[in-house]
Amino acid sequence: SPPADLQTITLPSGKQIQVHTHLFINNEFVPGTSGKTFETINPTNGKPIIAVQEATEADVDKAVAVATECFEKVWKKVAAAERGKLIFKLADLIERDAESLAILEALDNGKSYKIALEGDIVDSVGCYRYFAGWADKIHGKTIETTNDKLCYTRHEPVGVVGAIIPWNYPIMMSAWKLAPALACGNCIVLKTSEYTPLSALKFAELVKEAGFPPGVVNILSGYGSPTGAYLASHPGVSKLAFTGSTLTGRKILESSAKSNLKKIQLELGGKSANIVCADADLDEAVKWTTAGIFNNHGQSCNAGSRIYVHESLAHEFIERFKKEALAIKVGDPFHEETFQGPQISQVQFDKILGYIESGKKEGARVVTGGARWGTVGYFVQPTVFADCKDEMKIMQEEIFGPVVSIATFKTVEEAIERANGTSYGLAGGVFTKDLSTAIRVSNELKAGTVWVNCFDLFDQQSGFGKELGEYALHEYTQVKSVKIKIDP
Ligand code: TXE
Repeated sequence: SPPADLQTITLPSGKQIQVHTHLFINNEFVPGTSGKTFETINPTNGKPIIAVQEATEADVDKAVAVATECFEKVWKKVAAAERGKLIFKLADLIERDAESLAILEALDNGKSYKIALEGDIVDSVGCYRYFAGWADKIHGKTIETTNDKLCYTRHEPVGVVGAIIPWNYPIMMSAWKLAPALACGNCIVLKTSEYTPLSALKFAELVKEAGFPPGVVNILSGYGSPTGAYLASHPGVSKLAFTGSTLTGRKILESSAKSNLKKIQLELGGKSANIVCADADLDEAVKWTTAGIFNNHGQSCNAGSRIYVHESLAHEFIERFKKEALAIKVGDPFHEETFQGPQISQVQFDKILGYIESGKKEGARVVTGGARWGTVGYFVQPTVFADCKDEMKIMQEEIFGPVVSIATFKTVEEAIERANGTSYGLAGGVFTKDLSTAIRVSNELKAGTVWVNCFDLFDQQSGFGKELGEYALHEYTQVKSVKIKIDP
């Protein structure tokens, strides 16, 4: 028989906590059908934390079936205001258990416990509350036609939503997808990343406690292939929301085309550029651009990994940037002062070090860093490259680590053109005191989000791209138009 769902693990501090290790289907923790398990690894030391049950195709079928039945028989009939109340309750419970969730994030992902507690979890709570408020404010329109017709639209839930998330912000990425999906009245099958299954299983416990009907939220631990791929091609899933690599995004689009043409939402990679103009406030520019790359160890889709700085300030900017990079506290995620923990995995660690080597080979100047940090775990030194040329790999490809590439420019037009010169278009930033320059650059940058004199700053109201804010509601609803002929 499979090991029990709840297992006790000992933290580096000696403190013990309990973790769920089973799949969450129909509000129950159940073992996987195949009997397979996989180990989740502590990136601080490369050692296994615990084995969790692995979902395979049969479990996806099971989860989609209960979600479908729940949607048709129960969830569809729950009043919108009631849905909102449940989501508010869920937010309260996440807030109550913030410490346990942050511990699991730090353990499984390697991010700083303090940042997880004060950042990831707080923002996730905010996201649930924001969308809880929307639940009973989603409505269609009445459309004027002629006197003998009544025409109106309904914004209906799509049904069963599949969500596939990465490992860089496990709780927050699930919040960004689940909160709007639930507010719009959908049922969900979420597949977490094989690198970070633990916090979502704790979250699952809270879903049940909040009182969601069984089947509304289902959470599966498993690999991209077969589990994620099978979910993406499942005919019972009406929409799939994905965050991850561009390569996987392509596969997901393809499986939609080959299966039921489900609606697909993709948040993929980035190579976001910050443009620091000659008139920028240097203190502010350094503050935001360093945070822009080094937050979350560079593992953010919108990381400001390229910087174009005006040649007149380049020397001073790079000196100050170096000072900031050197001051970053790298180390144990549970240490109060740690800002940067390890990268998520051996694969990512090797990939980042490979990019660092390529930067050196292609002639970029290492200002600071440029190697692994310590001798154990997947730590990388905060690394700053200067004298970068646009064609270098470190200027073109997503590194997804604490590595920034700095280049200089002469005119703002040139900076815009070069900033737009990669295949990515996720985010960007501009630093200037001139309002017209700020607006011009924001308009011209090919990016979903542009920050002016700041970076990576977002709140639930204004949203980030299409994933948050009111725009997200369109992603999780479908518009039905109803036309009624009125008898004279
Ligand atoms: O991503 P994957 P990986 C980028 C970043 C990183 C690179 C690789 O550059 O270095 O991608 O990371 C699931 N069908 N980003 O390998 O594989 C997988 O199980 C369906 C940017 O971790 O795309 C996981 O749940 N699902 C990014 C999720 O996809 C599949 C965040 C992401 O994993 C699948 C992460 C398949 N065929 C990485 N294959 C961001 N935008 O924030 C994998 N998965």
